[in-house]
Amino acid sequence: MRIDVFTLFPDYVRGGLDASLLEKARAAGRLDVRLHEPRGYTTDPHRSVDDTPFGGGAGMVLRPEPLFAAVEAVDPPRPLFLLGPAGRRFDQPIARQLAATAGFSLLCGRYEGVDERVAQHLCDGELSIGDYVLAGGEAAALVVIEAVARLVPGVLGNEASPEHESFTDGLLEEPQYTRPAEYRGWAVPAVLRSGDHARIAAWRAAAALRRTRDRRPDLLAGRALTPEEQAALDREAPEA
Ligand code: JCQ
Repeated sequence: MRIDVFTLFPDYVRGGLDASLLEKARAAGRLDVRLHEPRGYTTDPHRSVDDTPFGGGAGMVLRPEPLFAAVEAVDPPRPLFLLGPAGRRFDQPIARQLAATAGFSLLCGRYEGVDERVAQHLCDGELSIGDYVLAGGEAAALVVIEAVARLVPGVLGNEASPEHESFTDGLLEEPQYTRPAEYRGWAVPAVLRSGDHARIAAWRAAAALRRTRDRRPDLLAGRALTPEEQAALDREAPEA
C-alpha cells in the first residue's frame, strides 16, 4: 500500500511513523509512505506557503500554488483527502475501505485555513478525525495512516486478522485481564479462570454488550439487539 502525505512538517509525520509499528511494515515493504513538502514547490524568493486572507482578518491561509504544484508534480495515489475539522468523520468503516485499496493520499491543512480552491479542485474529499481543532493536520494524518495500515495484511506483527475487536462487529470490547489473579484485593472475574470455554464466551459476549449499552449507546442506536444478544445479556450479569 502506498500513502502519500503533503505536509509543511514532514519531520513531524516521519517521527510518528518511525516510532510506531508502522516502521516494521515499511521495512517489510508492506507500506510505502511518501512525504512531500509543498515549500519545495514554491517559486518566489521567500518560498512562502501562506498569505493573508482576502477580506481581511487574522491568520494566514495556505496558498494554492505550492499545494497544486506539489500534488501535480507527484501525481499521488487517489483519492487525495484534505485533513480538517470540516471533513467527513473518519471511522472504522472508512479505515476498512481504504485498507482494501492500493493507496491514497493526505494533505495536511492548518488551523488558519487552506485556500478553498484546494479543497474544491485539488482534493477528492475531506476527512476529520474528530470535533476539535489541531494546529495542523499532521497528527490527524498519523491517526488515519495507523488505523488503515494495521488492517493491511502483514502490517500487524501477527498474521491473525484484526477481526474480532472493538468496532469490527460494532461493539466495544469486553474487559481483559492478565496475571495476577488477584491484585491489591481486586480479583479477576472467576468465570475467566473456570476453564469453561462456553461460559467464558457467553460472559465475554454479555460484557461487550453491556459495556456498549452503558458507555456507547449510540453504537447500538442504529439496530436492535439480536435475540442471541438479548439472551446473552439476560443470562450473564458481568460486574464490569
Ligand atoms: C482534523 N479533526 C480536526 C485545522 C483547518 C483544512 O483546514 C484545516 C485543517 C486543520 C487541521 O486539522 C484538524 C482536524 N480532524 O484540526 C483547521
